[in-house]
Formats: sequence, C-alpha cells, structure tokens
Amino acid sequence: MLSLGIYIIGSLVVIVIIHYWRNPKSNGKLPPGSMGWPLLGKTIQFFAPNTSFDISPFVKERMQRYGPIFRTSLVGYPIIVSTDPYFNYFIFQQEGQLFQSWYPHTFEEIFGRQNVGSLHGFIYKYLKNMGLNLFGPESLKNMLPEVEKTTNNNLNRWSRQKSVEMKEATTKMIFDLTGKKLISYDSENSTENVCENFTAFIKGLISFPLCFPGTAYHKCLQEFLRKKEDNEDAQENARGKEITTKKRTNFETTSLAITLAIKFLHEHPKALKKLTEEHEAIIRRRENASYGLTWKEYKSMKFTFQFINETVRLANIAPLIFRKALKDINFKGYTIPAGWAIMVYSQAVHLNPAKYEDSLQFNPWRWEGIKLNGATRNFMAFGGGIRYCIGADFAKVQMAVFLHCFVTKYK
Ligand code: HEM
Ligand SMILES: *[C@@H]1O[C@H](CO)[C@@H](O)[C@H](O)[C@H]1NC(C)=O
Ligand SMILES: *[C@@H]1O[C@H](CO)[C@@H](O)[C@H](O)[C@H]1NC(C)=O
Ligand SMILES: *[C@@H]1O[C@H](CO)[C@@H](O)[C@H](O)[C@H]1NC(C)=O
Ligand SMILES: *[C@@H]1O[C@H](CO)[C@@H](O)[C@H](O)[C@H]1NC(C)=O
Ligand SMILES: CC(=O)N[C@H]1CO[C@H](CO)[C@@H](O)[C@@H]1O
Repeated sequence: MLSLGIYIIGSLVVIVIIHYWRNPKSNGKLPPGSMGWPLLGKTIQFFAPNTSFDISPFVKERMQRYGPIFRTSLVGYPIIVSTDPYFNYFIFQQEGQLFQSWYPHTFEEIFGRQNVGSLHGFIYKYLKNMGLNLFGPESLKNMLPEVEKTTNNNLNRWSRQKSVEMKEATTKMIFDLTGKKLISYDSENSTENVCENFTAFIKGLISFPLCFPGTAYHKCLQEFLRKKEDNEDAQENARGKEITTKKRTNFETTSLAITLAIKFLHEHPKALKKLTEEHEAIIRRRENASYGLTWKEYKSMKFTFQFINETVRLANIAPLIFRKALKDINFKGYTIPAGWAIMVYSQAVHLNPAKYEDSLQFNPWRWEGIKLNGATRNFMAFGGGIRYCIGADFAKVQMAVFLHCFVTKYK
C-alpha cells in the first residue's frame, strides 16, 4: 500500500515537473516550439551530425514548422534559437543591456572556470583592450613580414613532403604565429598573471562554439578530453600539456578557414585563376620581386577579400553563439523571459537564400558590389556588437598572406 502511495505521488510529481517544463511561464507569448524531456531536451536530435555545409536538419525542420525564432532545450537548458537576422543583430547590439554573453555549464566544466563567457565588467574590458592592441591595425602592419616568412617556411616544408594533412599542418602554422605573438607580448611588458588571464580569455571564449558536439569540431573536443585523461595519468606535466591542447584547439579557427580555402581553390579553377592573376599582378608591380608584401599591397587584394568572405561565410566556424536574457525581451510579438538562454544560429543567416542566391554554392563573385546596407545583419561570422571577434583582422591577414604565397609559388 505504502509503496503504491509513493509510486502515485512520485508519478504526480514527475507529471507536474514535465508539465511545467513543457509549458514554461512567461509574461507574454513565448516563441513557438517544443521542449522535449527535462534534462535531455532536444539534445540528441540537435547533435545528430551532418557533415555538409547545410543548416542542421534539426534547425531546418523547426524553422519550417515554427518560423525563424523558436524555443527548445539543449543539455538541460530551455533555450531560444534565433535564425532571424534582425533579432541576431539586436542581440549583438544590446550586449550588456538586455543580453549578456553566456555559455552552458557543461562547457565551462570542460574548459575550466576561467571561461570568458562568464567574464564581465572591469577585467573583461581590460583584457579586451589588450587584445584589441595586440591584433589591431598597427600591430598587424608590423606583423606582416613575419606572417609572410612563417607562411613561406611552412609551405616550403610541405612541398618537400610526399603528402600533407592540411588541417593539422595549417593548425601548426597558425599556432606558431599566434603563439609567438602572445609569448613575445608576455615577456615584453605584462606580468605573468595578466598573460595567463589573457590566454584564458582567448581560449575560453572561442573554444566553446568550436567544440559544440554535432559540428565538425566535435572531434577537437574529444581530442581535448582525451588529452585531459592522459594528463591524469601523467601528473607531472599535466599543466603544460593542457595549456598546449587548449591553445591548439583555438587556433583551429583560422586554420580551418585556410584548409577550406584550399579545398575551394581545388574545386573552383575559375576562382583559382582569378586569385593567381591578382597576386601575380601585385608582384609584377613591385620594383623588385623579392621584396616582401607591403600593407598597401595587402589592402589592394580585392578579389582575395571576396574569396575570404565567401570562405568564412560557408565555413561556419563559430556556428553557435550564446547569450542570456537579462530582462524580459519583447520581439515581434513574442516575450522571452529574463534568464532564458538564447542561441544565435548565424549559419542560417549565412545560408539565407533571400540574401545569398544559391546559398550553398561557393561563389566569391557574389561579393562584388554587394550592397553594404545591412551587411552586418547578413554576415556575422565574427559575431557583432561589443563582443565582435578581436581576431577577425588577424585571421584575414593570415588567410590573405597564405593565399598570396600559395598561389604565387605553388601549384
Ligand atoms: C576565421 C577565424 C575566426 C572566426 C570565424 C571567429 C569567430 C568569432 C566569433 C563568432 C566571436 C563572437 C563570440 C560571441 O559573441 O560570443 C568571436 C569572438 C572572439 N574571437 Fe574570434 N574568430 C576567429 C579567429 C580568431 C582569432 C585568430 C583570435 C585570436 C587569436 C580570436 C579571438 C577572439 C576573442 C578573444 C573573442 C572574444 C571577444 C569578446 O568577447 O569581446 N578569434 N570570434
Ligand atoms: C545532411 O544534409 C544533407 C543535405 O541537406 C542531407 O541530404 C542528408 O540527408 C543529411 N544527413 C543526415 C545524416 O542528416
Ligand atoms: C610596453 O612597454 C613599452 C615601454 O616600456 C611601451 O612603449 C609600450 O606601449 C608597451 N606596450 C603595451 C602593449 O602596453
Ligand atoms: C632585389 O632585392 C634583392 C634583395 O633584397 C637583391 O639581392 C637583388 O639584387 C635585387 N634585384 C634588383 C634587380 O634590384
Ligand atoms: C566582406 O564582408 C563584410 C561584412 O559584410 C563587408 O563589409 C565587406 O565589404 C566584404 N568584403 C568584400 C570584398 O566584399
Ligand atoms: C578574471 C580572472 O580569470 N582572473 C584570474 C586571473 O589569474 C589569477 C591567477 O592566475 C586568478 O586568480 C584570477 O582569478
């Protein structure tokens, strides 16, 4: 009898919990959608992998059923998914006022407490300024010869090998470059503490979206976890190893873009021809062909930047950007309750056929004379607002220099 009573009460509690989970409270109309089961939510469907460039089938299906903004749940959090360019833009612009950067605990646990998703205020501003200096235009100008030299050295080494695993090789190259930059900065001015925090800042912030399961980067997460286990076996050098792995994980952004750029060059001979012409012309215009790239030359690479934009648009390097609502948010008749998580799904914006014709096709010419009006709403590969990627220009320099060396010296 007693056990039956417990059973009934237990079932009632579960039903009530599920009821509240599936029908969350809101001071207005919630965006449409379904919540799935508590804890698990829609996680399993979301993580179903798909290797093509296309939007995840999970999101695609829901966009068709519910429209561009819908609710669901992932890894135990109720969450609003936004594929709406206007709402995404609004979210980026309102950072710190209505929204705040936020990444789920699961990932904080994996990547350590110093995750910058949770870093706000004074320290954030300090580190951000430091980053802006480090990767700002003046700094990049000075770096250009070094980037060119490192790129040439790496290409030279690859050309003497029978075959090269591009992803790995480019990651190592980018690691060489960025690592040098960070370390030289460290030994020059700052205290160890600041450098460590700054490294954690860069690591923590971009490592999460990259390693979201279900994306191509899931592998890097697994690698990271494996290394972590290794560390536990080999306590002595645990720390060094972990830092190295964390760093490597993050330099996969630019290296992935470069790897994809090579793939696109291979598949699109017309684009390769056009790119080669642009870079050979740069060298021809020089007084002496053996002089290195100048900033002026870099700035003149018109087609190269179209090529880079198109690569980054399709590469979908940081597919998910997370925020939390600080207040009740009203948008297009919906109310998102304060405290809810919001996922900016930028890939849907980049593959919007209304803005990008044949959106799955690689076509660098589409950027020619593209209307700049609303450009920031329709291109958010580097985020937006005050959290805009501080490494964006650095990544572009690396890519442009790589393409320059690659097409002028190698076949
Ligand atoms: C193609 C390469 C890259 C892509 C697509 C990319 C993408 C992004 C995106 C989407 C964000 C915004 C995250 C958010 O709003 O929550 C971001 C932020 C950031 N990125 Fe990148 N990134 C790239 C390369 C780099 C590089 C090379 C570095 C530095 C070495 C870097 C450092 C950062 C930092 C520090 C932030 C945080 C800025 C802040 O919160 O204020 N990124 N990146
Ligand atoms: C991946 O996406 C492609 C193109 O949208 C689709 O044809 C394919 O069925 C998807 N694969 C899986 C496993 O969902
Ligand atoms: C580093 O220190 C030098 C002089 O000590 C100063 O000129 C320079 O601006 C500093 N750099 C940064 C990034 O603070
Ligand atoms: C070009 O520059 C290199 C080194 O900077 C020099 O050795 C070479 O003689 C120069 N060639 C001409 C034609 O000026
Ligand atoms: C690349 O995209 C950005 C952002 O939309 C835009 O401002 C820039 O003009 C584009 N570059 C080219 C060469 O089209
Ligand atoms: C905000 C932040 O992460 N601060 C850390 C900076 O580094 C020191 C020591 O490495 C930590 O104690 C701080 O918490």
